[in-house]
Amino acid sequence: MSIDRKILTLDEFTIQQLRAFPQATGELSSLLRDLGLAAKRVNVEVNKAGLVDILGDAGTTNVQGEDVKKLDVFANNQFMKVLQHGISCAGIASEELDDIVVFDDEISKNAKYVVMFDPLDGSGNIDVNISIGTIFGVYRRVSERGTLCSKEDFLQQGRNQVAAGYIVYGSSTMMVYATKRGVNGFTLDPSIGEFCLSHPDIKCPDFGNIYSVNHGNFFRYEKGVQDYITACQKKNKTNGGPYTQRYIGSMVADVHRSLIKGGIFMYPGTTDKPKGKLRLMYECNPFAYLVEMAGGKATNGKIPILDVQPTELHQREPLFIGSKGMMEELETYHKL
Ligand code: AHM
Repeated sequence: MSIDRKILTLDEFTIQQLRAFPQATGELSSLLRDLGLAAKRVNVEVNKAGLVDILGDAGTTNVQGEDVKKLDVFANNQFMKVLQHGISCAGIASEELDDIVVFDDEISKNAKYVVMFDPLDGSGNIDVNISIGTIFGVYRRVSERGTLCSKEDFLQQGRNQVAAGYIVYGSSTMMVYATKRGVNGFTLDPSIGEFCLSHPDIKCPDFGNIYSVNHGNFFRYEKGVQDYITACQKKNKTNGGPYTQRYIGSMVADVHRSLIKGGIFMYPGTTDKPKGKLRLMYECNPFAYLVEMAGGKATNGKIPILDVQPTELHQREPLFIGSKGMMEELETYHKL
């Protein structure tokens, strides 16, 4: 009997996917639902961010006598705790924390996955009501199940991710995630408090009309990058005119736009910071996996992001990511 209802919630969708694979254990589905739950909690607090002046500043006590935590610390705790209480995650690494956190209870020791996340990317934008996001990557652990997870479980190439995604807290809140079966986007319906499938089987258009980069750093970029940016402002190969430039300074929103509409996002190395700003494990790898799964490309200017062998948890990496055709155009200026 088929149920004739158009809208699927995140929970229903993951369970439906599971039904198609009777041999699956359901651990990944459960983990994705846990992340969705943490995202909903963070969303509630992000929506109240403008009230911080009347509720109390971070690090103080608010009018209800509660301790007010910085939103990124709050988000970090939500994602960490939901994964710790779930059945699928053996440990986490977070952009907010210096080292990995190993979950040492019996269920977690037997869990299959580790998760790396940036709990609130672009948090510098909170004060001015600009979209911010959470980014996550899920890896199958390489250490033996039944033991404590270790750093080698985390220092894996991005290509080993089994799922990756992001939540954008914006004009509406969306969760988008990729597995090897494709990329799907869910919009939070506040009336029922559920993420609902709104963007099934997302494909990144081969070309778009927008390039996204911090122009303030122009004179600090390598010549190849400068040449490409200059070409974007002239007669480009795609539409015969200049591309439009858009840069919010909140990666989740900038890459989300490039994924849906087509486009290219760049955070190149600069003369003073040759590795750029973005973190390989928490920002570059999850987006590279997701955008590749959607048909786009992601490189560090030399090799695919997903082939970079990490050596430390918090390492930075230049990032060029987006529509396949635009990435190929970039590569004619900035040789791989
Ligand atoms: P954060 O880790 O302090 O939140 O910074 C990450 C953000 C990205 O979301 C964004 O793409 C980038 O920083 C913007 O940096 P810049 O202001 O140097 O262009």
